[in-house]
Amino acid sequence: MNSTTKTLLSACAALLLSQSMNALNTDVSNFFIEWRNHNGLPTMVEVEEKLESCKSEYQEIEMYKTATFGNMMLIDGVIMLTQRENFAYHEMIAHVPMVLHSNPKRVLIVGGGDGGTLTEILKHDSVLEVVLCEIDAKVIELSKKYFPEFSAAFEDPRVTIAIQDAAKYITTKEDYFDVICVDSTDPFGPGEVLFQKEFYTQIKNALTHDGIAVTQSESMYLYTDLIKALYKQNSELFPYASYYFTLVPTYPSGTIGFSLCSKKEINPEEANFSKIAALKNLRYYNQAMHKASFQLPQFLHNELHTN
Ligand code: SPD
Repeated sequence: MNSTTKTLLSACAALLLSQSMNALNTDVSNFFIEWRNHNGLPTMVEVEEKLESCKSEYQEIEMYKTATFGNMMLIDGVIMLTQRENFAYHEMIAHVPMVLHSNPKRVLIVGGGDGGTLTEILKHDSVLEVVLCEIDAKVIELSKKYFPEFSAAFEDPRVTIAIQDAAKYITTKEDYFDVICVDSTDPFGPGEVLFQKEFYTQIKNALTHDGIAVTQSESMYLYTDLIKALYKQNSELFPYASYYFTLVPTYPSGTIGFSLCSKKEINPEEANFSKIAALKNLRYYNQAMHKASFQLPQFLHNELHTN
């Protein structure tokens, strides 16, 4: 099926859903519906107005004002973040590896042009340098405008912004970063390369001897095969690999996880949790959530740990 047929079918499905829901007296015409990433479970968010949209060199970026979740950014029709609940994602992609590492000084963020992950990373006093490698300058520009709560992070003297393809940037660094957070788009389009073995091999080279990397790895319910493949690949490349997850209502199925890999054997139960006390304004992350996030439901445990 080509992409035009898929788009037409999606539009027809949206219309039919809208009509049948109207029959139930539920008007969905003012909802954004994420079809592209649905795997049988579309995500709907009530919107009040479209604030802005643009087609950059790489992707389509749209900004909406939602009814109850504040401003929302879409990239290629997929929800990236909303103001109300992005903390559950950004705190977990940032603080879990930062607390597991004994002394993270240099950090690379791949993607993350909205500034949410950057804001969380900068809460750690051990950090001397953060490189934000974002392929699309437009994401940063629109984020500064519509997510002002993150804009200070871009001005922090410890931060370098590299507008570059991360798959290329990462080949320029060896034994350099203590922590790498891959805050990417979905595993299709410009973000696809960030899920492939070659990129993880480069991540390994760019990490210091005890470095830790995490990559956003989607929902355990909708992307089980992807998570399994990443786990297998990372277990072959790194001494330690695992998956942990968080709860984000506007991501498909309400949950999203992260593939974690470390160049040193680690135990996620054992970290210097006293560091957490110094982190300001946490709303999701704490010691209990850190530990709980690695506890996997039996189906996923079986997928990862049995052949
Ligand atoms: N399926 C949605 C995955 C989005 C992951 N990245 C979000 C960017 C937020 N900084």
